[in-house]
Amino acid sequence: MSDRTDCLFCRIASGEIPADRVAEGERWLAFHDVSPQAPVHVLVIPKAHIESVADLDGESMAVAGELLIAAAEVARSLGVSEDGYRLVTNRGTRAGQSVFHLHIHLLAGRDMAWPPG
Ligand code: DGP
Repeated sequence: MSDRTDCLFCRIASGEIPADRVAEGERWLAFHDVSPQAPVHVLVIPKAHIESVADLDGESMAVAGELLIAAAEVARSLGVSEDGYRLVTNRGTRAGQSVFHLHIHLLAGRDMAWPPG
């Protein structure tokens, strides 16, 4: 599943590189971001390699839904659901994507500005 030896998040998903794990399912993993931009900053990733949201298709549609549901569950489990949170996924370098394995940022615990920078 997480078979890309050159992909950081595949290596985290396989357990080869440690991460501060929050929760996981058969096809997804949630772990704390190493460089948190909010008091709560969790990344939710598919275990299988998908480069970005632009690479989702009919085959990966189910896991895409699971990522959103997982993010909402993690927010509830961390006690930030009522207060509010933001989900972000960056696609491409111009949008700020630095790790080319699909991930949803779950950000919470502070006021969020709009529009985002
Ligand atoms: P993005 O810029 O949207 O591609 O987000 C990548 C995020 O990944 C960024 O917020 C920092 C985080 N990150 C990078 N390397 C590591 C790592 O080795 N471990 C963890 N837990 N997070 C990482």
